[in-house]
Amino acid sequence: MAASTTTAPQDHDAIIVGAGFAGLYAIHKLRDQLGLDVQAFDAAGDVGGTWYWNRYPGARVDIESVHYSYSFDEDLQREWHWTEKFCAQPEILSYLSHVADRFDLRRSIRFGTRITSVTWDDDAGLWEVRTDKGDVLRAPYFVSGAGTLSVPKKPEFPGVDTFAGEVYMTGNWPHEEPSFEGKRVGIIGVGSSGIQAVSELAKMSGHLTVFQRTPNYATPIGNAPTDPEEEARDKANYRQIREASRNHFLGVPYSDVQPSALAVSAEERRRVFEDRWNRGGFRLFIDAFQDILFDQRANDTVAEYIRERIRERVKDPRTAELLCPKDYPYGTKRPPLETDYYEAYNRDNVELVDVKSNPIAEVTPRGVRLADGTEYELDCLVLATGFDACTGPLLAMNITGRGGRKLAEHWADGPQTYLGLMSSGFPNLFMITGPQSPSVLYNMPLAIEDHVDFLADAISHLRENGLAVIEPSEDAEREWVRHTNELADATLLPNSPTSWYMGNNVPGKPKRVLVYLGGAPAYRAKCDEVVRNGYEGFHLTARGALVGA
Ligand code: N01
Repeated sequence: MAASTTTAPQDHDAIIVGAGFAGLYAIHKLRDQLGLDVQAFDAAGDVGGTWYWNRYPGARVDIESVHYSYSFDEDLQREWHWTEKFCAQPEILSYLSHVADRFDLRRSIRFGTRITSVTWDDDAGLWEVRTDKGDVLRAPYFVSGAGTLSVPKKPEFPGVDTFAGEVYMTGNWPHEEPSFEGKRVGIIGVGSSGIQAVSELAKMSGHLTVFQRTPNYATPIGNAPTDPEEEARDKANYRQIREASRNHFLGVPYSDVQPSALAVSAEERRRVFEDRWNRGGFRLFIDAFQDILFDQRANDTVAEYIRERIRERVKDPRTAELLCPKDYPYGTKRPPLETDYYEAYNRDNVELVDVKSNPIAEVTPRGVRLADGTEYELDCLVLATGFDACTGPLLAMNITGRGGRKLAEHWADGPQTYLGLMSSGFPNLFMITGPQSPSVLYNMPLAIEDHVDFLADAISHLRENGLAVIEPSEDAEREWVRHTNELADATLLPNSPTSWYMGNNVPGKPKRVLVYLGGAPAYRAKCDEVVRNGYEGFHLTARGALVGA
């Protein structure tokens, strides 16, 4: 390994990307608790991250707000009032704005500025960061809070630019709400975003055409106004709630999961499904039976239950059948949560078009044309076609590590990380909720807090011990990649034809699992062990000398 000496001038101690949940907490932690000089950037005009961009009608959190929030400040979590069980986007954005005010975070963020390159200078031991505004800044630590679902996937069909009407993307929605009144609106995509949007667009448009390639297993979110008694109880017990959440696979304090759908009678199984369906949220997915994601036969039972419920809710049998997923297991695509989604198809102004049997050939100036030549004329087109998840936001920053090696080369066959936090050859570069960490299969704010706390402790450790650089060993990284793939192979996840969990929603992207499937508690235990063993699996370098491995 080449020696690193911090002799060239640095502008800051740490450069942070992003002003969403991840970037905001990283600024607070590194600046206010560690006393570092930090500079953050965000391409957006203000704080919010994903909640800044995804402001389409129906955008709403799908983990209970009381859990999907920061836990690092006792007063913050006790004082903030959520008006609904699952809050809508504007309220989450207000919360993040409140956090930015409360901790005076905006003064450390340059908004409207996108990172264009990030290059390691081995002689100086610094990252050189360039932006689209011409900034060139140098710092020893680079922290990415660029998010997991922040780079929209490029359309797979040509012609979007030729469309004469209005085009909107769920992941980059305009700040001024467009009017759909009396208009012919088309929406492509029925993932979590499309499904949330369809429920609202159905009510807002003259006519709505939904272009569906793969139907989804959407289940009721079960939203309701906040119950004041429940809120008081939660606030009094926040410490226990957070502890229970941190000890749960998905980061929520659910505790009713049973071992196997196949070990109980059909009546008992149905009773459990019914109960979890009625209680809403991710209970059916994560709090019913443990083998749903591992055993095809167990999965078949819940998949059939969901199909039955879809058929009950959709009046036209042909439409109902088209909406029933049949050729992939439940949970292998990220399960969406919905409110009145299936009922939208009972409205006279909503039409479902199957673009699996008859794919979208192109967008024309007038609308959407399918492979068989059928053309749907539209005034507005909404793209809810998803994201280049997990790796996309990091690769978009044009990162070059030690010896001029590009991150894109290092990850040509899929992400290579240690703990989903760092990559070998990219010293002092930390990825908050990076690929191969629990990230999106955990409660994001808690996943973010865990990662920021880990990297802050690592930086403190370096500084307290006169060390300059932390970087994973190639062996530790290889073993982590093997372990994350092995965990995924033990599940049904690789069986999904297109799932951003596996990267195969983007043509040409390597099919590799992008999340750690061992669950948040096992992951945290591993991170704790790594630290206890003196940052096992990492090289720690001081003044050019390798002092640990
Ligand atoms: O994206 P997706 P998303 N022709 O990839 C379709 C989070 N989130 O933005 O399945 C036709 O899930 C594609 O079809 P197919 C959440 O983690 C959270 O909806 O590939 N269709 C699919 O239907 C979520 O999982 C919330 O066959 C095409 C859709 O576009 C993640 O973000 C809300 C197509 C993409 O679905 C991503 O969700 C929203 C083509 N050529 C999002 N290309 C919360 O509630 C793509 N599609 C917190």
